Amino acid sequence: MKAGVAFDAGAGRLVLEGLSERAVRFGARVAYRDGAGQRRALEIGGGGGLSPAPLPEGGLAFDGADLRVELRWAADADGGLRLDLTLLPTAGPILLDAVIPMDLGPELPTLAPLDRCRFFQHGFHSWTPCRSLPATAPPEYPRNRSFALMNHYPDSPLWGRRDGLLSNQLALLQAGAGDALLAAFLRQEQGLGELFLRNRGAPALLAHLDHGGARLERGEPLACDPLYLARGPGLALLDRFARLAVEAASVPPPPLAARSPAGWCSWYELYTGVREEDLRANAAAIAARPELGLTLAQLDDGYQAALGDWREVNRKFPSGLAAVAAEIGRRGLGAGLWTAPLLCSRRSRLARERPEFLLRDERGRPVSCGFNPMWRESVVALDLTHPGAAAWLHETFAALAEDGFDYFKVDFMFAGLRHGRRHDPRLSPVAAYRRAMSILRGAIGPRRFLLGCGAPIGASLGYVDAMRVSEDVKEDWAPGAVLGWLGAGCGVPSASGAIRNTMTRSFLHRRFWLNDPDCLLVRRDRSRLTLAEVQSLATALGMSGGMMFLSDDLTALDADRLDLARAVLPPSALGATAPDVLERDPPALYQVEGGGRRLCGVFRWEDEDGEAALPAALCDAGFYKYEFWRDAALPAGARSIRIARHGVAAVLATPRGEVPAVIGSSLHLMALVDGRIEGRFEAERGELVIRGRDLAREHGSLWVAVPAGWELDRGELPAEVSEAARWAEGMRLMLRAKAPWEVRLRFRATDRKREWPAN
Ligand code: 9PG
Repeated sequence: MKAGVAFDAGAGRLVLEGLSERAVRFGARVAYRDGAGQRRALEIGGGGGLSPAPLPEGGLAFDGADLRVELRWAADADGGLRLDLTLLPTAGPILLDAVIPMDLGPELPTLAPLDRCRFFQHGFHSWTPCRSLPATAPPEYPRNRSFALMNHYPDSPLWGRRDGLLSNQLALLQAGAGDALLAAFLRQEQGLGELFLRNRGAPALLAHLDHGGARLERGEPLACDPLYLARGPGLALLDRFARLAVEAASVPPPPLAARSPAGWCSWYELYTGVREEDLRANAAAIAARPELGLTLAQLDDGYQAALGDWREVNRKFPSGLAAVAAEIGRRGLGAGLWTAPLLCSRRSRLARERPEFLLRDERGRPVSCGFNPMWRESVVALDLTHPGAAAWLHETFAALAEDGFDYFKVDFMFAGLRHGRRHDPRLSPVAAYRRAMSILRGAIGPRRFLLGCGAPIGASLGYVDAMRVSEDVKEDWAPGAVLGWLGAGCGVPSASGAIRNTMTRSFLHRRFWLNDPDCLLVRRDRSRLTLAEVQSLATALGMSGGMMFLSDDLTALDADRLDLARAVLPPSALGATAPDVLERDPPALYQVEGGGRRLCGVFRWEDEDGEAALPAALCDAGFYKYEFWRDAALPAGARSIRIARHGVAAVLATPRGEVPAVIGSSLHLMALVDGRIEGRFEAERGELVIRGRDLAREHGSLWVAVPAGWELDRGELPAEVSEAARWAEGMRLMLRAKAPWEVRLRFRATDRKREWPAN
């Protein structure tokens, strides 16, 4: 049956058809305050008395005392169903608190039996965890208000509920690999859409739009952000969600660069201690190594006189921002700058001189955005709907762009969505946030790069070139016990957390924007990451196809450690996905295909070394298998591999063929998949031509499989090859060359079928 909505007049309920064998009943609701400030709720299809009138072009209209609600729906070719609600105040203005386009009550289990389902929970903003959980799992909330303010959307009336799981914008209930239910808001432009799965007591799935008390005038219609429901294989639904959300966006995403930018960021070693000379020295270090492909030097938090006074520097930057940007520019690099433009310190000049720019609560007190231990102060939100504040935002960013910055990391952007009394009461928190984003984009222009961080995911669509999709990386694998407990359910900085979200949010990459998985840390000193953990981080970042920023102080980095970063630099144009993302937390597999090959990252999250099964697709005897980090071919029959605790195996599978072929290389993790290393066998000349380009490593292996019936013409080894050795199924060459390079290997067909003896 085609998906659709009907009204059961006898029961007074709305009915959802075509998403399961049996139709299921649901209700919808609008929570608001009327002209007298009285709290009201308009229930439609919830068994209440309101009966709808059919709309001429399809749909149902419900007329309440103060409000008319029109419900329309459309089924798509994939069997999905889109619900659109339009509100129209009919008596006077209303203050709109929330719209609940769907409250799917006791019949939910016929769609998805919770005890057999997993729940894919999507976090509110960059740092908030995104993961798959058993659908019956208890919710996790932080024990500390600052964590909640800095990671969640605690102004939602659903936040803090102990009887279920909350997810932002989209949620999936997955019964089995082939059967999932997706509920997702295709836009977050007017309301902050959330999905709440009640898993204690009678199960229910609630789709909720928070409008934060925005004023809606009489006679002025509001088209609510659409809700989309669909069933099918979960991974395909995630992908479809990303595509439909981009199609539904009122502001299309900016054009995407072919390859994600790469650069250096001052934060993860220098932190707030960063000095002008550190930036200068690191910019010089990357300019001296063009083969790395790092084109940006980004100054992070620590230069400003106060949070909010972005154009005033502290004593560590005596030359000022424009001079620093100019110097970076003279080195042929882009200059990047961190700011947190939607909040400020109470001590800032901005807060002291323009107190009217601060967002205030009902009692006139500034609205807090939490305490940050790095700043040793709690910060407050700005009200960018104030015309003066809007002008200040525009002027500040236009001036920073004028100063020579090309790249803006705008951070702590969740501050723009706090509830409060806005100067323009007609803007909901989400609408106010998007207004601020459009001011920022307008101030820097379409060509400068905008990276969102600590930013709401769906609400940022259309404005940013790239988005941080993970909590901060850190020189620790996991959060410590105390922070982990205080920050339950939050993105507490750690390498493992950054890897997890990078994998789980792969479905957004190159659809919404370029994903930013946060920085790669490779240093040995002042870090507690083991070599295996650094390899895991490099693998996740390198396979993601997202932004690739180093953040170690390059002036003090050992060459062997920089070499770990070289393995994934420059970044790849291809991006991996996690095939088991809906089945376990965190995902253990990360996979990407290209050049006829498949690269699979097998992550070991366990706290001890052990043997991990290779994914079934790699166990096929029809593949050569090569593991990148140990730089070794795996035996033809290998079905498992030993991996260190928190480590990874990056296994490249190449189909076996009849002629000599490259099947592995230590020169770059992704190069054989994304085509930067290419081998072509020219049969008429018996030559294997191997080309390499855009590679940061200048010394590494090429593993060449030599099938029976062929043998290398020994006299012909190219000059770049410093060493050749045999392995069970071919030969390993050591190459020393700056890319681009080309090597030709001449082979002879042997009369007798013969095999290479193993060494
Ligand atoms: C600069 C940093 C870096 C980093 C950002 C962001 O207190 N907190 O909860 C908290 C969370 C995140 C955070 C800092 C503090 O990091 O993600 O890359 O720019 O700000 O302050």
